[in-house]
Amino acid sequence: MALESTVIAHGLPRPRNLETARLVEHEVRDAGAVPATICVAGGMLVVGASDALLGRLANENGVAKVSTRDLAPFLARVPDSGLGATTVAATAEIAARAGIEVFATGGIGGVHRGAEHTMDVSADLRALATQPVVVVCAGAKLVLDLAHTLEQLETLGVPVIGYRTDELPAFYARSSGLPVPHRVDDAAAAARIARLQLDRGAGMLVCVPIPEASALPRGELEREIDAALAAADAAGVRGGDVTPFLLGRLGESSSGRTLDANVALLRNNARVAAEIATALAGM
Ligand code: PSU
Ligand code: MN
Repeated sequence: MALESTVIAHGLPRPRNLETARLVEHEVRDAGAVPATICVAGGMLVVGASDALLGRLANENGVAKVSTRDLAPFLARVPDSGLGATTVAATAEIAARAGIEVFATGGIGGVHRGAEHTMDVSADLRALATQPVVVVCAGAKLVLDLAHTLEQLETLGVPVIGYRTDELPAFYARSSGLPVPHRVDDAAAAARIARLQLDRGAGMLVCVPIPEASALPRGELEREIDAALAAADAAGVRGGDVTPFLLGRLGESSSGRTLDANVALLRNNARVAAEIATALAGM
């Protein structure tokens, strides 16, 4: 089962990032699957980072954020292309090439707020449409335009499946008010859809609400998100730097509440994904 590394290098602060990377791998093993954290190191695609490599991803300065557009240029650097953390898009591509069918993350990238002006739409969406991998998430990152993200997923033909929910989860919150087109209530049902969808050569999204005990009230974060977006705009942050900037600001302004929630949903998604992987392996 695949795990991404951008969340370790750029999504969570030290020291929680390394701790969480290990906890997430533990959840996967506990549920009977084998974790493979994916990254790029020394000019090679790495499927199954060692604990030492997890430590470097978490603690080294200057780890690159590698999305699909960056894979070939990054690998071609000589003599040593350094260490790269892969986004959902790049991780899904590498997982598919390695024959891995299930991948867990926190929140996918999607359509940014104001994308009608900036055209900032994550490469994650296209990767979901073109890579035969099940991506398990808690929805899209909250800093995004969730309604437009759903529309884009429809355009791209990506099935969005609610896991024990009829709504798109809103990352830190369990509901967004936006209905999802399909629902499953257990891993076996998700695996049956996955078998058919992956055999079409395309991926799908399974959306799992954050566990009740760790959820934050919807709406409470809106003001903080608006402030983070305004700060990004004022600082002239663009492109791939936008997401890490916003997540960093939100972490500071919510004094750790968002961080605890983020860790809880990552662990929960890893567990559900491991159950789906196990069901798929038994089919
Ligand atoms: N969601 C999070 N934390 C993250 C990311 C998403 O809560 O760190 C990362 C994922 O790796 C995702 C990437 O693929 O951000 C999307 O970046 P962009 O919007 O630049 O495509
Ligand atoms: Mn972007």
